[in-house]
Amino acid sequence: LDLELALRRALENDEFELYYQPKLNVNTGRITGVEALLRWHRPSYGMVFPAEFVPVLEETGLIVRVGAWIIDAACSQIAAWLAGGFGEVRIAVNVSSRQFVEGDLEMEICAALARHKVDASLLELELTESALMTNAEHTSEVLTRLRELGIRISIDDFGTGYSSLAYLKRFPIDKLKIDIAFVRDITTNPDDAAIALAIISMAHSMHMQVIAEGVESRAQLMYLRRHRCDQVQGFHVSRALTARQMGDLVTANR
Ligand code: G
Ligand code: G
Ligand code: MN
Ligand code: NA
Repeated sequence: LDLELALRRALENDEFELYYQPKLNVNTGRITGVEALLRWHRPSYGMVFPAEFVPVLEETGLIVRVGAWIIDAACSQIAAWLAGGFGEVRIAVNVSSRQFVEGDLEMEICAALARHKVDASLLELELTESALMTNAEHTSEVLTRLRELGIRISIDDFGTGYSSLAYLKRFPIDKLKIDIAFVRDITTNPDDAAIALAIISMAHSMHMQVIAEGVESRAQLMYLRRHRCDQVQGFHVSRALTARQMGDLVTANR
């Protein structure tokens, strides 16, 4: 309950910050975009990671307002990087199911893009399978309209949900994100490797891109590149960075 109260104040007191973890194109060696990851600077505690408070945001419904803040902050950052000469950096934001069910996500996204004069193609949404399947009919309609605007759609933690693969036909999906659970032992565990390779193959057959998350070693990166995975994300490339650090990394990477 203390946590809930503190989170209610956090938005008003501007205690949230977006960090950014780069996604690397394994063929070009370039950073193709970043994932925005929420951090909370809780007074007299220090920095708090999402695992400790995002579930509370979701349970209490606060994620609807915080989610709107995240989208606005991401669009603001895209514009700032553009204005600062860092080029076009696509930002992927994580979206919770409650943001689709409650509130008006579509209106908020359009308003944020317009407010910051950002092209829709520079924004990407990451949804889990369970987020897609909650109120699937409505979610599919909203995503279809957002996709028509040029916004990219990714499936996060792919392969760990309980949904059937049938939804891949129903939703406008650009990219599958192989869950860290299959990446961790990809070079040593044949079952994990088989699953990861099946995901890569399926994604490409359906004209989707594929990214592996949680890549921590060069061996994992080389394995994934050899097997035609398009992008990687993880500590081997970089941890999540502040906007300033990320800007420097993008510049150095050019
Ligand atoms: O940065 P960290 O590894 O601690 O993130 C843990 C998880 O928290 C991520 O996998 C992601 O699903 C979730 N998360 C991080 N940032 C956001 C966010 O901005 N919105 C939502 N809904 N979830 C987030
Ligand atoms: O939305 P998602 O759950 O995918 O967010 C990414 C999460 O994965 C964050 O919590 C981030 O801290 C974590 N993460 C990112 N890269 C790595 C990695 O290479 N190894 C591990 N163990 N965790 C990672
Ligand atoms: Mn994610
Ligand atoms: Na994930």
